[in-house]
Amino acid sequence: MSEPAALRHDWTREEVEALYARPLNDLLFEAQSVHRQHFDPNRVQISTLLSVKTGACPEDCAYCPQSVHHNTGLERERLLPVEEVVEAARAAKDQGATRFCMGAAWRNPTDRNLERVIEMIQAVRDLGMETCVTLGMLREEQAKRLAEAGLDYYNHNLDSSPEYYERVISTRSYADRQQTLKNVRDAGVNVCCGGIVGMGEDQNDRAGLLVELANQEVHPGSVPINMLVQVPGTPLYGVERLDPLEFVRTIAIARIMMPQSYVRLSAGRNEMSDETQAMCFFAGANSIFYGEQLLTTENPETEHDQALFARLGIEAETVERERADGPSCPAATAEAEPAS
Ligand code: SAM
Ligand code: DTB
Ligand code: SF4
Repeated sequence: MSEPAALRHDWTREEVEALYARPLNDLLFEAQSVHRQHFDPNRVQISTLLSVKTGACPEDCAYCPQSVHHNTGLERERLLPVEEVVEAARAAKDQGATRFCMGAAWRNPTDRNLERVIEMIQAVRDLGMETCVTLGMLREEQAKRLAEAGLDYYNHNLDSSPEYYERVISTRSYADRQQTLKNVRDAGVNVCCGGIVGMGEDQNDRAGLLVELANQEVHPGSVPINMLVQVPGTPLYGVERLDPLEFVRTIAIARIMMPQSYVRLSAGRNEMSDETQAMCFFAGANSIFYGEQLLTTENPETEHDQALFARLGIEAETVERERADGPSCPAATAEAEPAS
């Protein structure tokens, strides 16, 4: 695939550490300048999440309240009926969300469960919303099946640097994750791939995560940057909290490294001040999860987010603009083919 010279896939950790070391004003100025070359700086894409299958996950991700290995008191729920999912998607659309993301606490979907999720995808598409699912590891033919069904995005995160990842998850390897991402990409579904910070990793790990994200064959269409939501009962509960300005730096560097991707200010907004979020938007974040719940934890109230957008003069991206132009600026071309 030919691509503009500005898109790089050969970042080194040293270069990224040098970005982290820059004075904050210089870093933010560069990130905002890059952002303006590719996007309308006052538009943010909004996605709403729904957990369609909750809890009792066999994986041991140390951050996750849904793992069967941790005692978080979460009540498990079976796969939701399609009607319930459509109702939630319609409500999200009425609130202004353009993308509906469905998450399942699985290591991987069975073929039977995949067909049930496909019914959900088709019903949500019929509402005129973009669809995203996150179901764990996918085989090649499962990714193709999702592509045929018209899925827009598949979310699968790398979570951290390869070394720190080993300390956080033992039941699934980094290579497994890269393989799922390849299967999704090869099937022609847009990739949504990011990670979590604030898990006790150091700056070199954050740089390592960003290098792995940007050096993929194609930059992910969406890059969710999550701040760890600390849930009692998970092994990472009580870990030292990350300086919010370090979070802002991470967003700015993601923007510089992946100039045409939607960088999503993801989990952790409920514990963030409005001012920190405003700095994240200035640093180049142009997508959020919107709606009062993430998967199992809280997100800010919709009224609060609406008021914040109004205070900042930010408008929500519409699905028509996204589909027509890729990134908000018509001059820009998305690296990943926008899904039809
Ligand atoms: N089970 C599937 C998987 O892991 O691929 C999909 C759902 S899983 C909950 C999706 C992502 O949510 C994880 O990869 C992780 O990045 C993020 N996540 C989970 N728990 C989190 C937490 N406590 N704080 C921040 N992000 C979290
Ligand atoms: C992503 O990167 N963050 C979202 C979404 N992809 C699926 C999930 C955040 C989950 C936060 C913890 C919870 O609510 O269970
Ligand atoms: Fe399971 Fe996903 Fe949670 Fe890991 S992050 S325990 S795979 S639901």
